[in-house]
Formats: sequence, structure tokens, C-alpha cells
Amino acid sequence: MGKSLVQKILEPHIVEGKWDPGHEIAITIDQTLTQDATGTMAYLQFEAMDVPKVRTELSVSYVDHNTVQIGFENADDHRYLQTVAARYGIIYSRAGNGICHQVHLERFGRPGKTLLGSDSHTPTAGGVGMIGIGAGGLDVAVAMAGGPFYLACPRVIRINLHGQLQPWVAAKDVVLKVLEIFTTKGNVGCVFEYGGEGAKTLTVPMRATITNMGAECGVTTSVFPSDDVTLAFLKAQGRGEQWVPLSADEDAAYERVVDIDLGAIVPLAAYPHSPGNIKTVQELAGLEVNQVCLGSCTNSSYQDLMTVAYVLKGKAAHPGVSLVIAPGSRQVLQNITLNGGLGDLIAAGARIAESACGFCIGNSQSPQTDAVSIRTSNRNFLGRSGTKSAQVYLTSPETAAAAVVTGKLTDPRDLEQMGIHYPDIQMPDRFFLDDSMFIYPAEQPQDVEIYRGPNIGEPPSSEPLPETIDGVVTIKVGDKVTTDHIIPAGDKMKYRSNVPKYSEFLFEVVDPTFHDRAKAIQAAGQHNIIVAGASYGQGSSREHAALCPMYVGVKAVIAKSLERIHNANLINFGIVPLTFANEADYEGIEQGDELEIPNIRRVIEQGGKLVVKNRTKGTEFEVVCNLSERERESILAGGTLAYMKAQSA
Ligand code: MIC
Ligand code: SF4
Repeated sequence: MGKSLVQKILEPHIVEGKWDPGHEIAITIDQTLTQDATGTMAYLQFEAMDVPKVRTELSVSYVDHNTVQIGFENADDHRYLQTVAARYGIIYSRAGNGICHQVHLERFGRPGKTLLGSDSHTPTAGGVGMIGIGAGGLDVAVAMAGGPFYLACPRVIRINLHGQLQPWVAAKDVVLKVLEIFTTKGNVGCVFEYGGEGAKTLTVPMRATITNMGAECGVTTSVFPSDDVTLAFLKAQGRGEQWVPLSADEDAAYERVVDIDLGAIVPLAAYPHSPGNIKTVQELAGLEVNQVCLGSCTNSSYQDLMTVAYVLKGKAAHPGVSLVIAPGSRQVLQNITLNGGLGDLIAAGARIAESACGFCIGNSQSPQTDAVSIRTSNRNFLGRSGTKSAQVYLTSPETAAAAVVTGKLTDPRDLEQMGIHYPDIQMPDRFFLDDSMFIYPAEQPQDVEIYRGPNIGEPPSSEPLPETIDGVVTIKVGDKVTTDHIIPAGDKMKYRSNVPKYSEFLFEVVDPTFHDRAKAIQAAGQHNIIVAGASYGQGSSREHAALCPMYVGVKAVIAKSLERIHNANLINFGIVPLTFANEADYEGIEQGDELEIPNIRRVIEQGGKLVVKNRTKGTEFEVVCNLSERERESILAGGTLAYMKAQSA
């Protein structure tokens, strides 16, 4: 039996377990990336591991999320990150150099290698034939220290692309189609492997748009083969020698095979408030638009922005539309500057934002009350834009550009009737390259003094698992609750290195009283318990969605199902992830109910049934705690850091 592309890349990296989908494996990590919002905590944890230098082939620390710098906090964190990088052998990508995933794809992504990143969109690197996986900061810290990364050996889903995209239909529409097919839940433990004749018609940045948003389906990663298209991209980046050909065997077997005809795809949009809510742009056409934001790690490549520049050339943004453009990287910005595209965008009235996450994470450009905002980014969760009442639609740059011209959500194919013809922008043979915003590790690392401003706090430590969990259902939430719901980013993100302060914003968009109620329960000596529906913890990799609940005394989450990265983060911080043995029991619990999980420690240690007693309702129900041997040890110790400390002692 032949091998899939995923198996071919992962198998040589396996250091524990074997290729057996669904079972835990440990893999070596060749490269890591961090971004500033998750990076400060990751490096604090890395420092605690007492390793003189990173043990990966390459580690890069990007500053792209918190670049707004209102107050000293962000700048202090940047300085901390820069000194840590210099000291421990890490490349530092300065604020302004671009969004981690875009820059990593351009300058460091290599076919056949593994990349672990403290950001959920690390699979963007799959566009260049690399296995990129998002994880919590602690897991990335472990990888930097030379430890393996544990994951369920993936179930590989093959997506065969046929034909060719029609004019005005984009890679974004392909991934929105994938989201329509697979939705945002039920894909934990899977990987999307793309192939087929149609894949050859997509450039690497287009492929990266598709692998980027696989994260929204909840898959572990997505990957394209490494072929002539990959070679052309690497050559254009001056890295042709790093190319290796990689593809699946003809007779490889898959968990599931899905065929998509590129030629049949039409412009699509994800409507509020989930990337999985898909309609055709035609169905939504006519909706008045207040804001258009172009950028993010999904759609801000050279080709994306040159296409928009072409559409807007000689035109002015509709008076009702505020147009914001954040080029994905400084490389993109420099290249569209040299080609004149930037001038056309500025002339059209674009507000050029920094090459950073910016609007995508809601730390700037929050739209007006009840606004309709068209964005080329990947997430439209409630409140993520910074305006809770805003209606955010996710589209391709082509559809976004059409809205700029007309002031309404418009099928970009209709631009032809307005005399605007499809530009079919090609990738250049050679990009203008300038790596001067990378700072390379110090030659005398021992001389580097690590800067710690007042915003940097110690990561809080957790307690070993008690014999019995005895507490209160502090909050009961429904299906598809994201980590943005659990702990918001936006203007609160500057407190990432200050856990007590950041914790005040737990569940802010869902129930702002959560923090105070949780602290009161904790002060009364009881545990806090979260009850959730299906697919709890979608979205961002932010470990603060576990770390902050731990800090306020959350000891267990009982959900219908949990998403991969969040589940791992809960274990890392000693919060027991439980699922209902019988989903119907979810209905029998209310917020405020007092629950007891007797002998949970003993059951996790020795096995047996886990029964939850609902003292308020006088009922009982069974829950499941699915842990590998290693996860079991971590949970018992009170989290992964505690476990590692105990081991090294
Ligand atoms: C996101 O897109 O939600 C983020 C902000 O990039 C997060 C990381 C974070 O919360 O810092 C992610 O995708 O993991
Ligand atoms: Fe940044 Fe948005 Fe990409 Fe997250 S999704 S890395 S916030 S651009």
C-alpha cells in the first residue's frame, strides 16, 4: 500500500509510537515560530526549562499581533522577546516585518519539514509542502528545548482538486467551499491533504490561503504537494536550493476522499458569526457595506493586493466604505510599492495599515455600531472585530474589492459589466528581497541581558489534581464556543504577560460577571467547573483560554466535545477535560448547580468509571476522560510544567 503525502512527511519525524491513525505519536520538530501575543508566555516557560539554546534547526520569534503600542506594555514585551531571542539562538522578526505566517512562508518554509507554531494558523506553511501545526505556547517551548510534540496520528482526508478557477473566483472561495463541506466541527484529529490536477493551477500563496483556513475546520493541518509550483515560489524567494519534490503515492489509502471541481466554484462568503456559515456572494448581494478590510495571514499576498490595486486603479472607494489595507508582510509592501500597486491603492482612498495582524485581531479598525464589515481574514466570531454589534463577512480580496467600488456586497464577476476586466495577476519570477528586519542571534549570547519590564509576570503555577472535584458550574455555554469567547484578544491582548489582569476579561462577550463569580467561588474553597456543548475551544491557540481559567480556580471542563489545541492547553494547565458519556446529560445541568466528581484522582490513576453527582438536582451522570499515559501524568501533577519539574527532580 502506498503512502499519503502526510505519512511521507511525518513518518521520518516519529520518535514515539508508529503510523497508526487515531493513536498518539510523538514527532520531532524542525522549526518553531512564535508571535508576540503567545510568545512572551512561551519564552517565560522556555526560560524555566533551563536550556542554554534552542535545539531546533530554526526558531523564529515574530512581533505582529500587539503592535499598537498604546501604553508601555507592548513595547516592553517586544524588548523582552528581542533579548530572549538574542540569548537563546532565535531569529527575531521585528514589528513591521509582517505577519508570522506570511513571513515564514516567504523566508523559511521548507518542503518536508515540520513546523510547530504558537498560533493556530501555523498550517499556512502547508502551502509550501511543510507540516505546520498550531499549539499552545508551552508545547512550542518544549519543542524549542528539543522535546517532541505529541499528537494523535492523523486521519488523512484527501481533497482532489480538478479543473481551474474561473476569472474572479479565488483561493479563498475554495477554502470557503471546504468549510461548507466539512463545517467548523467534527474534524479533530484529521489532516487535509490536497492534490489532483487542479492543485497545479494554484500558486503557493493561493495554496497558503487554503491551508491557512483549514484551521477553521479544526483539522490538525493541511498540506499541498511540493512540485514545480513550489519550486517556482522558492526560486522567486531566492531559495530554490531548498526545494525537494514531495507527493503522495498513486495507491495511497485515505480516511475519506473528496473531489472539488475548481471550475464550478463561485464567489462565496462566510456570514456572521462563524467561518462555517457559507452562502454565495450572489445570495447576499446588495447588502450595504460600511467597511472593507484587506489583509491578515489569509489574504494579503502580493497577488492578492495587486489584484485589488488593479480593480481600484483610477477609482475612489465608495463614500460609504472605509477601506483598510494591511499588507501581509514588508516584502509584500515593498513589492507592491515597486510595482506601483501601492500608489493605486492610496489614490483610491485606502488607509494603509502596518504589515501586522491589526484589524484581524480587533486591536484597531473596529467598525461602527451595527456595521457590515467585509474582511479577507479568517474569523468572524462575535465581537472579534472589537464591535460586538458588527456583522463581519469573510470573502476573497476580489469580492472585497468589488464592495469598495460599489459600496455593496457584490459578486466580483459583475465588475466585468462595469468595464473592469479580470487582471489575472501572476507571481513575479523573483521578488524584491530584503531581510534587514530580521535580527539574528547574538554572537556572545551569555552577554545578553534579558529585559523584563513591569508587564512581565511569572507564569502562575497550578496545584496537583485533588482527590475529589467539588464545585459549582460557573458557566454553561452552548456549541462552538471559541477561545475568543473564553478570553478576548483585541485591546485586552496587551495583558497576555499579566495573567491576573487578563483573567478579568474571561468570557467577557458571553457573561462579564464570570470573573467575579469565579473568584468568589475560589475564595470559598470550591472549584469552578465549565459546562459546554460541542466543539468547545475552537479557533485561536491562545493558552490563556486555559491559563486564565486555571488562575481563577477552574478545575474541570465538561463538554460534548473539545477541539484539539484547547484540549491540549487544558491538560498543560491541569484542568481536567471531560466529555459527556451521554450527550443528553448536558440538558440536565444548569449554571450554578453544585457538582461533585468523587475520587477523580484515583479513577484517573487507576481507571474506572467517572461519575459526576449533581447535588443541586440530585442526579448522577457519567463522563469520559480521554488521556494518553503522558497526559494522565500531567493532569495528576497539576499540569505539564509541574510534571516536567517533578520528572527532572
Ligand atoms: C487568532 O487569529 O485568533 C490569533 C490571535 O492569531 C491566535 C493567537 C493568539 O490568540 O495570540 C491564534 O490564531 O492562535
Ligand atoms: Fe494574525 Fe489574524 Fe492571522 Fe491570527 S488570524 S495570525 S490575528 S492575521
